[in-house]
Amino acid sequence: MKTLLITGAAGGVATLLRRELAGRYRLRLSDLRPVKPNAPGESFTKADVASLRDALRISRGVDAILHLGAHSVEGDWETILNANIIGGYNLFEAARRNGVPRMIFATSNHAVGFYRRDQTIDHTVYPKPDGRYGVSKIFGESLASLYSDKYGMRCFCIRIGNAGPVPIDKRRLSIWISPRDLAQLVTIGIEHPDISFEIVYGVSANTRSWYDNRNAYRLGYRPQDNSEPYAAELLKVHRPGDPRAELYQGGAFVVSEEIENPAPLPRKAARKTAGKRGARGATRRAAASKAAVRKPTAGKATATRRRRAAR
Ligand code: 15L
Repeated sequence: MKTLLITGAAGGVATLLRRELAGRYRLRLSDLRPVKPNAPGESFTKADVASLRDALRISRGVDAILHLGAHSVEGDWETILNANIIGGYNLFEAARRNGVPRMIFATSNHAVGFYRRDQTIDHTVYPKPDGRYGVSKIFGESLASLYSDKYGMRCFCIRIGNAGPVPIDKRRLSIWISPRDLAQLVTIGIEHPDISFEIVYGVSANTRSWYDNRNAYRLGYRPQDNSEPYAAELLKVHRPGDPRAELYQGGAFVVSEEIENPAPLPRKAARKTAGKRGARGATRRAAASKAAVRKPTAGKATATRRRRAAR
């Protein structure tokens, strides 16, 4: 049985995927926050990927890495720099030094969030990130391209829409992905024999999709779910927000300076990390993320909407 390292294992996406992948792979879970292994074959190793030493330690001897460990929404630069840019680099580099043959990189719809909703985009479009978070995802995709071309690592980038048991609002009807469809994509990343560097969209077969996901279909993806059965109910309660957020695929991300981190670090870990990185205030603020949607333009994000930003 292959061993898969999952970084960011305490987060929402990892929690959904663990249920789907249990029994199919030996799962080495890693996060700054503790995670309780709860299936045979699961183990946990505490690590901070902002440290190369930690990244080297957790990636030793695995067959593939699913890199979910990052600040998963828009945040201040210090936080994005440490968690996503430095953390991302460390993990690719550690994988290379440890001879890990495959990397599944969790990128995001926010790498292309400034495309309009009336456009259908495929995996070849020029990046249009909708914030620092989106830029960090493009950075990760670039690392994937580099490590594939230069070092022969098989890299599979999934631009995840919104992963969850059900779609949660109008925008997510276009970008939702069910846990089993996401697990299918991850499995393609682990198993497909002909991957060198690929970008696919992590979305179910949504009728309202903004993506031409033919690259995923070419690699065998056959999504089982579609958000449409939820549409009538969600459209009934939809209240249009900021016009720019309504115009672009990235939604609130195109107008927000910070969005609440759906999976903040516990205070103690956040303090430790901030101290180590010399970015005490900024990192702690983002990591603890109390009330973190700051919008320069009109349109208030309600607590519910902020919670819904969680992947
Ligand atoms: C993402 O990339 C985030 O990680 C997630 O928390 C959601 O906000 C999602 O995008 C989305 O656009 O709904």
